[in-house]
Amino acid sequence: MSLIEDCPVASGQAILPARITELLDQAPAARADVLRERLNTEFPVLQDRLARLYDCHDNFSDWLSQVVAQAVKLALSRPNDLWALDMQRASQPNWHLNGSLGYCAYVDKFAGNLSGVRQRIPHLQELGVTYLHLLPFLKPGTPPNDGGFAVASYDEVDPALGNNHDLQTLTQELRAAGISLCSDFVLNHVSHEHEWALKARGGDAHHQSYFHWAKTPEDVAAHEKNLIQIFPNTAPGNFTFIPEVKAWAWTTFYPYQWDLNYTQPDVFAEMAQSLLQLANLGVEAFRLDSTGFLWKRPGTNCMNQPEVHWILQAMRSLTNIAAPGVLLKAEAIMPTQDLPPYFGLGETQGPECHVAYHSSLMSASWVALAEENTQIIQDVLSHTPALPDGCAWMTYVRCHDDIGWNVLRPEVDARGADQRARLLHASQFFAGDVAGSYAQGAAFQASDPTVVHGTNGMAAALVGLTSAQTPAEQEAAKSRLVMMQALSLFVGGLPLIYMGDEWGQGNTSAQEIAQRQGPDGRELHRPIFDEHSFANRHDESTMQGQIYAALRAFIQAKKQHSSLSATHPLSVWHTGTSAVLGLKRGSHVLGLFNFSGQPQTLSPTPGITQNCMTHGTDLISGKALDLQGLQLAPYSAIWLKK
Ligand code: OTU
Repeated sequence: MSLIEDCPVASGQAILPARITELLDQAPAARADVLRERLNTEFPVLQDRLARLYDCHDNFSDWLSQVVAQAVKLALSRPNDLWALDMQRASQPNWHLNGSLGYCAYVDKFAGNLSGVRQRIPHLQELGVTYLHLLPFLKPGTPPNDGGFAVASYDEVDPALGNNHDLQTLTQELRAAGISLCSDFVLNHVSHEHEWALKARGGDAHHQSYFHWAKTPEDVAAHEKNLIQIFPNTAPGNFTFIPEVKAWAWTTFYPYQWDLNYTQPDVFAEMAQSLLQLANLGVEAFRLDSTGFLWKRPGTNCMNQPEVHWILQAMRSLTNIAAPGVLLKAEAIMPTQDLPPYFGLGETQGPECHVAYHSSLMSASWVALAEENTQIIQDVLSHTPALPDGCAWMTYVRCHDDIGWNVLRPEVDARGADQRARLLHASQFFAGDVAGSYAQGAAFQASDPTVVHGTNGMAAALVGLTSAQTPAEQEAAKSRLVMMQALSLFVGGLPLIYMGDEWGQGNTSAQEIAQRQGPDGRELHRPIFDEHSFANRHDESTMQGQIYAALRAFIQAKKQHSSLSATHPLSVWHTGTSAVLGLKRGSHVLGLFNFSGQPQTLSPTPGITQNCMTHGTDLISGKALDLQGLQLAPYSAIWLKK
């Protein structure tokens, strides 16, 4: 299926195609000069990566020049304010790391539609948000559509949420408020109602080549042997029979999500164009969904193939030409060891994504909470590399997906053959199936009780806030929630808060779930934003007010103290007790996180003396603290500065 094996890699000096020099000669001089400079750096990269992928196709050079011309034209038509933003950011590669805070929400559940999101801007500013990820808002296929992750048109906003003009207005208002809008960009698959899929069904051979097909049941079986199942319960298998084509379309996710065939150069060119057009509407960041699956190599599990990185590096290069202020975020829910290449640290080095989700840290934090032991977080952090300039981990406690446990397999396997049981325990714990568990989540996609997959539920339900009966239980649950968020804020270059978690919203009600399209357990943590409870956020006599105040204190501290910035290296600081995680940021800041339900006392250990930090000021209370003999309340987080 892959065409690249025999492709020679182009080498030698990259010379700009005549088509491009002509375009630039006719363009206004100021922009043309800047673009010539950008192309000096980017054209050789682009030529190299795209030649690796597509050089064996006829007319590669002509195709390449069209792709570049398309980017240059979009750069020339980029609105002035965005052009200026690009120029400003080019001189500050870490612009997105400065006290940044992400927030993630569904447009309809958070605010009704895109205009409604504009009304929310003051709330986002109050919290300190600088980056807003709105879950898919492009035109989706008819429901069920995986919450919008089955896109029918990348060039149009979902009419139920607004139109392209609304999007542009929203991005402008957000920008004026210091907030960058992030849009999902589903690279791996399109809705079966996308024009390409409709044409393919109609017999158009060119558009059939935009997808992957298996011709016989034997072909399907041969592929399936090596592939994992993402939704084994609700969408078993990776292929869907399409009667009109008399073949099986490759559908890694739901049957209505057809995987794109990136061996077809037009797929790459069209997707790149749509992305850059959205950038010109003011979208400042793209969450590149399911990046790990972009390239299929028969005989492998078809994940994280080298070509994935050539595709992403080529996308980055085009972005650097047409919209260099834009961030690319890899959604690659993979073990930590598989992530460095998404930052361009793999075999083929070079700029790739600016941000990637640290899903292992997220999952490990939940395991640590269930085990009241932070060993697994330390194991994950030991696999977490320092990042190149301009790159950041997106840390988070919850998001719109399940908590996947399998990303932690390398860490648990390294601790012994019997250790996978810990993941099963965590999933049972958060489903509330373990004696003493306070959690009200649910297992995801696991029909077999001995197999772990994921866990659903809002953070408040998982930490026991919604099950708490007594003030002491409420207090413990609140502390768990705040401590988990404080850890994410401490580690992340770009920490992300999921809608409602800033004040402890609980699960979607059963009644509400019953009304939703398509059976998907993840609806449990996709509630409609509860306006009524949110209104309590400034009232500290309420639970919502206490959570909101505690969280904001950490957010503010992160913004005020540049020594907390992720540009300073992170290291594990041995606290002497595995219930308490100690993390140093640079040499002056220490974060302590007590994952146990018992108070913990720090005792003098080699860690304390070795690292020369014996005391500090609590960045939240302002109190001077001595680390020797320091008492940590159950589930508390303390940030100290020397
Ligand atoms: C992503 O998810 C999205 O976040 C999901 O909401 C979509 O359903 C999915 O893509 C398809 O578009 O594996 O790396 O286990 O973590 O599906 C991509 C559930 C993914 C998700 C998983 C994930």
